[in-house]
Amino acid sequence: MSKLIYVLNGPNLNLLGKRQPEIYGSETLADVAARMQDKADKLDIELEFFQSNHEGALVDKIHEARENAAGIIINPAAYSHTSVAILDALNTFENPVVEVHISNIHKREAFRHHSYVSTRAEGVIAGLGTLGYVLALDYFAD
Ligand code: CA2
Repeated sequence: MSKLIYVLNGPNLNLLGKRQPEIYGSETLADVAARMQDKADKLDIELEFFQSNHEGALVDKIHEARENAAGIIINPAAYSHTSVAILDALNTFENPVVEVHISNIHKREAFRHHSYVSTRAEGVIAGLGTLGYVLALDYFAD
């Protein structure tokens, strides 16, 4: 049976590829989803994509993942730096979590250097652009 991995994206990532290409690149979130789907098909992994600008909606989706997901790939965006609620939800999830950031948060403003989610994640990929999402799939395939 193939593994189901949830791919969760936080606030403003719906604008990916449409604003600030110098920081986040020119690929849209739909492009990223298509690239991940292509790779997931080769790895016999099923994906569930979800993006929300709302903290509670992300918490609800993590609760749903508890029922059926073998893992979570999450870019919590700005909630990485602020959300104990998302951290608490991820702490109720029993399978591996990989945190992805498109930009290298450690090269940016000091307030981006700390992520609550990193205290829970098995691994963090930051600064490799949207390739980070695809690389996270290799972790789950391994
Ligand atoms: O580098 C990342 O992936 C971030 O998670 C992106 C967040 C930022 O708050 C984190 O510190 C690092 C911001 C997402 C905003 O996405 C946009 C994409 C295109 C245009 C405007 C915003």
